[in-house]
Amino acid sequence: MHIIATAGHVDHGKSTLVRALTGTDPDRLTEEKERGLTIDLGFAFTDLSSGRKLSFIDVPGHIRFIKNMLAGVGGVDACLFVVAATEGWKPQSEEHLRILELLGIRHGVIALTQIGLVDDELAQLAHMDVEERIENSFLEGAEIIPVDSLAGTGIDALRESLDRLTESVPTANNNKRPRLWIDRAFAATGAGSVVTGTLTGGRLRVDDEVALVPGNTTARIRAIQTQSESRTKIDPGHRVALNLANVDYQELGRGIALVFSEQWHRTQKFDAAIRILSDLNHDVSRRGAYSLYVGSGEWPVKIRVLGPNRLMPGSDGHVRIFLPENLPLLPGDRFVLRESGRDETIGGGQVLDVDPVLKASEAQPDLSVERVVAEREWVTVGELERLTGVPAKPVLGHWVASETVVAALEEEVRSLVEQAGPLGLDVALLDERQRLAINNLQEVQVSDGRVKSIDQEDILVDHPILNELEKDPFSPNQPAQSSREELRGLLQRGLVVQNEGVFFAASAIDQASIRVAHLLQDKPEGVTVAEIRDALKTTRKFALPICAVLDNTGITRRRDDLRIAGPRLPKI
Ligand SMILES: Nc1nc2c(ncn2[C@@H]2O[C@H](COP(=O)(O)OP(=O)(O)O)[C@@H](O)[C@H]2O)c(=O)[nH]1
Ligand SMILES: [Mg+2]
Repeated sequence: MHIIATAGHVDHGKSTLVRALTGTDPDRLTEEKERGLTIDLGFAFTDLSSGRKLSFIDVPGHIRFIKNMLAGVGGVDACLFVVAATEGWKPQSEEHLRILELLGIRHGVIALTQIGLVDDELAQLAHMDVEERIENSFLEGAEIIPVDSLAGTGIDALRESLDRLTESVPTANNNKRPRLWIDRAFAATGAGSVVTGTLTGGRLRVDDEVALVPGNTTARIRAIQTQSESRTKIDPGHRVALNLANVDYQELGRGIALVFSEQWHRTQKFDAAIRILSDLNHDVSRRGAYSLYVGSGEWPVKIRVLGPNRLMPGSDGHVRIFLPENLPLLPGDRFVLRESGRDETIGGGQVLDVDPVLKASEAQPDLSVERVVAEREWVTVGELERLTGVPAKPVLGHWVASETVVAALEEEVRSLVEQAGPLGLDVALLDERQRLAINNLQEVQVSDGRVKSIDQEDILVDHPILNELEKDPFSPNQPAQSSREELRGLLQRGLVVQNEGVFFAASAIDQASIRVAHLLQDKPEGVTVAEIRDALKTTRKFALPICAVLDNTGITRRRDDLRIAGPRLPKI
């Protein structure tokens, strides 16, 4: 299916032509029928002879209803541009052409209507006029088909032209990220709330839970219709009517989008590329009351020109746009900017950054995903996809970062480990990303919850605490309170021994056991603590814990106040 919007000046025959092509009068409202004037969007569809289906969105041409026109043309593939041969090119012919161009529409057919009301010469003139007007626009080279919708002249030729057009227009993208900007919402008798819109981006199914943004409302899709047929699922590129459960139709309205909540970043501020229309007779600056048209909505916005203070007619530039509500936008979304006071279209362009992090004076927005990553340093894959619409590959856990940033993190962890020295670093002290980075480092390893350099493992034996303890082995200076953490490592590896809060080098205990063995050779019936103390040339304060360690390890055994040989007393 393809979706095509009409465009052109009021009374040039857009609605009449849609009726001639589809058999449906797109002017639905009583007021429209009475006044013979399209006020709001109209919808109709037809089957082409190729079998392709074509949906029409008929828009109002009158300047007063340009807002409704803009609500209808988002998400369409192509346009049916209508110019009456009787009147030729008129102001809203020009404005609609500019708007369609700003919205990024690239395909179209031109119908030269009311051909039965003019002679051949006038028809020729109108044809040439149109050709000239569309030069250098996306419509340049498009087919121009003379028709008379009332007499039926040229309608078949136009249908064939539309068939050729739809063949050349690519079908809608499916990024598994559906979004439906509501263009109508109403209460249907017996069915509850119904919304209609053009579905883009991804598939919707009956029973899907959808969020309505802006707002905090969610709803369940109870039923789906397209071209008056019921469906259980619907692909992008269709005109869709959804029957929603769990929501009052008064909470719904034009401008609201229906999306899967977790897939979208909601933004109240975005950076964009903008083109200022060249026939504007003034510059564009932050002063002025602007209306932004994006999706199916119209929003009063403030703008700030990025870089220079003002943009000249016909120029391209960048702006930061401030919205009154959060909208589910993505880079690449098209918009039109009008100045509310003067009621004129200023320009339009595309969204580049839905969550700018840099100050307006520093921002240099573009569509690159790398820039979004670089400006954040670290961003999760989920967040990055919400910000750019592009699926991303994580580089560390679920994180994305540039090569430089990852390298800097690895360097940081490497140096933290180095600084920690032989005992290594408590993994619990690292943050999530530092911990993940350990896996990327060849030269470190984790054991017992500590990360240490592989080539530092054996340097433990050279640890300063150990050296200090070994200096005066039987009366060692006790390590500072601050080195508890490192002491634990030395104790774990058996390089340091502790009793009652007194620390010794393990080698001191080995030496003590040899001295005690000598003492016991002379006095096998046992030696006192005082004798051991004297043999080790130390004080009672150190002799007591040394004896305790010797008892505990089976080198000596205690009998009343004496130590006798234990099973592990060294043989000498
Ligand atoms: N004779 C003739 N009249 C037309 C043709 N197209 C539109 N009209 C008449 O022109 C008037 C405006 O047409 P309408 O479709 O409402 O114009 P719109 O504002 O562009 O939608 C109506 O009275 C139509 O009957 C045509 O091809 N031939
Ligand atoms: Mg009309």
